[in-house]
Amino acid sequence: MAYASWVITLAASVAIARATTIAEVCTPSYVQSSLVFGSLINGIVIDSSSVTANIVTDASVNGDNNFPDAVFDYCNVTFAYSHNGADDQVHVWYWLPTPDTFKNRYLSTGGGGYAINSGTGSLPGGVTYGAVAGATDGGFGSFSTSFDQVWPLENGTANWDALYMFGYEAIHELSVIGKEFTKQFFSMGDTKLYSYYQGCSEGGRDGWSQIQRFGDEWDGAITGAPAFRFAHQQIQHLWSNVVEQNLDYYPPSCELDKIINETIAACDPMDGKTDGVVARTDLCKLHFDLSSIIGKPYSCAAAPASRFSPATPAQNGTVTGKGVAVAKGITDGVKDTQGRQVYLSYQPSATFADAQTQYNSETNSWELSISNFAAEFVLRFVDMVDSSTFANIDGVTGDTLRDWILESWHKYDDSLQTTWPDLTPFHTAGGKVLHFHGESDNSIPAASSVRYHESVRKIMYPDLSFKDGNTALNEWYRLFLVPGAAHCSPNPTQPNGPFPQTNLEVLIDWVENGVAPATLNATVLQGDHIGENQQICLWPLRPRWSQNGKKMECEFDQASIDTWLYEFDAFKLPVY
Ligand SMILES: *[C@@H]1O[C@H](CO)[C@@H](O)[C@H](O)[C@H]1NC(C)=O
Ligand SMILES: *[C@@H]1O[C@H](CO)[C@@H](O)[C@H](O)[C@H]1NC(C)=O
Ligand SMILES: *[C@@H]1O[C@H](CO)[C@@H](O)[C@H](O)[C@H]1NC(C)=O
Ligand SMILES: *[C@@H]1O[C@H](CO)[C@@H](O)[C@H](O)[C@H]1NC(C)=O
Ligand SMILES: *[C@@H]1O[C@H](CO)[C@@H](O)[C@H](O)[C@H]1NC(C)=O
Ligand SMILES: [Ca+2]
Repeated sequence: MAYASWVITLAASVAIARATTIAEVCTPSYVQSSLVFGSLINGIVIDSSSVTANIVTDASVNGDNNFPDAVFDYCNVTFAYSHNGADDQVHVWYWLPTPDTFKNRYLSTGGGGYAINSGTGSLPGGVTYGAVAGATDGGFGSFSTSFDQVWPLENGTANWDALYMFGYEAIHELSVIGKEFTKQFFSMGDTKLYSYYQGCSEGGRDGWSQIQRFGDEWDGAITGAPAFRFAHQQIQHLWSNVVEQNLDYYPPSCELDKIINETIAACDPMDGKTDGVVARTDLCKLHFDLSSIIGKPYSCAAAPASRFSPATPAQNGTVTGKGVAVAKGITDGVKDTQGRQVYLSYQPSATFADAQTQYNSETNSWELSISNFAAEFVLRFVDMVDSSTFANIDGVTGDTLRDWILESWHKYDDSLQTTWPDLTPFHTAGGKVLHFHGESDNSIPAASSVRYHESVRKIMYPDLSFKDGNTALNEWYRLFLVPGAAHCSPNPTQPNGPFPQTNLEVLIDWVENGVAPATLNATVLQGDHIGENQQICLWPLRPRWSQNGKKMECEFDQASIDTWLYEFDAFKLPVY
């Protein structure tokens, strides 16, 4: 009791002494005084002695896909906390804007791959919009330790605490602590603190892990290309290799490139604007027959080994029937040996990243190169061994993938899967979601986002028609497919496509001023049209250009929409 009243007195004295310069507040002792939560945050004990704080001036960010260039000052704060009764330590990192640039905003950020943070990569976006921005290490050891480094603990031994921290708990705590810290640091009293989230890929999944569980955590969230439906998503990475193995054909890299180039060339104009961007992969699915390119010649110069790929020789050849069969098999999505649909796939025009083969200079032939995403998931999370690569995939079929998915879906349904479709608490609290996905994503299929949006629509508005349900859902949850974009980034193979770099500004305008984005603001970030502004249509509307590519309309086209929807008849339970 005595302790509690001391806390209140201290907080009050801080409020009176409201500082006006960053130098007055950006000190370890002031930060410590802004981290007095009492029992407000149940089960969490801040380690006061761990606080670091320093002023950083003239920090700059340039060429980031997710926020415009900026120069800014901030207060750089880190500290650790533990959970009552647990022998653990979680580090959090917050960048705080200067008192004169603070705009009563807080932003949580997430990770990528098996990392739960993006280093300091996502934090500038918050500070430049007057928000305190936070990242967590999930308790895995350090900001650069990823979850797969602590899972499994030993071969055969799960690390459940780490799993649930990665699954959703760490980002939740980051937000709860960050919001309270922000209020105290800036002595906000009863002033409304707007709270936000921004992340892509695993960061997109991190975002959904909160939206699905915690109604009042954020006023608005940006979730890009989310790695949700985790079991399906990780294991589908192996499908391209299974298709190759089934056909016993390992396409040379130049043949795969040629197939992509021809697909882009054929499908680019279908959207009404010949700009090298396939803005309508659905029309491409409906009207482009890959078989038409069999026999076309290709050639590529030799390329030295890079950090990402081994050396390739000079290549000359023609597109083969088997090469096209590989491409078609991949695009059709995962199927079991009875032909039942197990999962969806990448859109035509996405590069065949999972299908990449490797050249064996001793045998002078192209060989299988197994997707590490899938191998790591199966080894660590299904088999529970500390390993990340398969020696081979002998005997692996669509049935194997189906069974692995079923097993890991069940095992991680309440931690990693992240497809809970009932968003009632978030909606009731007035939250807004801006969900985007590169239509030519080669790592997480764009159709995965469409499926989840559909699941939410059907669960939230079961009695409304497709159109009316979408209208109702779009009041607070909007999905935008970004023409030509790759995985959380612009796409080198479609350089004239836009990328939504100003998402946070758009979301803030929606949340704080009620301006819902009718189309999503975006910018061309590379190539001849760099800097050009473009608008992205709101799902389920699709872009259609007229007047030689000068005028864009967002049209409703049921036949196109239908190409995005799959029925997974390989499973008995609904796949949200
Ligand atoms: C921010 O604080 C951390 C922890 O003290 C430190 O490692 C890092 O160098 C600081 N960053 C800057 C730019 O001062
Ligand atoms: C595909 O197109 C790119 C960009 O125009 C070009 O650099 C590359 O050589 C083409 N590849 C093939 C195999 O035609
Ligand atoms: C491929 O064919 C082109 C055109 O015939 C030729 O110029 C080139 O030298 C050939 N390259 C290889 C590696 O055979
Ligand atoms: C764990 O299992 C992997 C895969 O079987 C093996 O390579 C590794 O040596 C094992 N580690 C230990 C510590 O036994
Ligand atoms: C829209 O993007 C353009 C650049 O393409 C930018 O100048 C403008 O500020 C953005 N508008 C909003 C509302 O974010
Ligand atoms: Ca086009």
